[in-house]
Amino acid sequence: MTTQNHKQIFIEDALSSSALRFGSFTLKSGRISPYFFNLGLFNTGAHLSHLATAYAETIFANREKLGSFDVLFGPAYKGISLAALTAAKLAELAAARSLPDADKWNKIEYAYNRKEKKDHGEGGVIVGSALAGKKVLIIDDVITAGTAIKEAFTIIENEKATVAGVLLALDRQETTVDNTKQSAVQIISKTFNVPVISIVDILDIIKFLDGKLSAEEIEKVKEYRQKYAPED
Ligand code: OMP
Repeated sequence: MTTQNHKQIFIEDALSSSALRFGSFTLKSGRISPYFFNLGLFNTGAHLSHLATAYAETIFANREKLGSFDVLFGPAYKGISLAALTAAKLAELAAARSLPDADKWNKIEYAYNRKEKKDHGEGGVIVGSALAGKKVLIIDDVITAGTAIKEAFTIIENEKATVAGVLLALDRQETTVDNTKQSAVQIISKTFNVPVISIVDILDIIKFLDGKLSAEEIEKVKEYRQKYAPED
């Protein structure tokens, strides 16, 4: 699967599962958006396997930008399965392609946080790999205002680990409500000085869906983008 190919498969799956829908949707921010993305609807084995491939390919394609990392961390709840699926897929693809650094990809660890702290058994907030002293890649679905991601940064810092970057499925590339010039992705990347990468962004969606959506749907997405596109 090439880079372009995994983006295309991701968008096709998003449409066929209705994870990506066009219409009129009220966002968490209160904005009315002509499209909405709900990753929870990637809920079949085939869609999840493709999704994990798309996340893994995005990591491979951005390996220089990301630098090395030790752990994939999925913030509860949605991030938990994303981190598990993607860690497994990195090992699987690296072996299938006999990558010279397959061993490194085999050893990428997996962790997530508990929403409620547990004081018996193994205790603590983190399940899976211990984070202390490690470089952590956060995996999530969409960032809008960045609230959920900022919480993940705090959890990781509390564990005395470093955030290596953030991996998303979709970058909506829109300004936040309190910042009319920058998107949440740009703000997070600048504030924490880490790369924030995504399988696709809204421009990829517009490009791949040209001719597949009605002219009116495409026009509405373009209009929305004109209104809320961030500065570079
Ligand atoms: P932040 O935590 O503010 O970054 O918002 C992330 C949330 O935005 C997600 O958990 C969803 O509730 C929501 N969302 C989507 O999942 N998909 C979209 O296309 C748009 C939103 C949204 O409400 O902006």
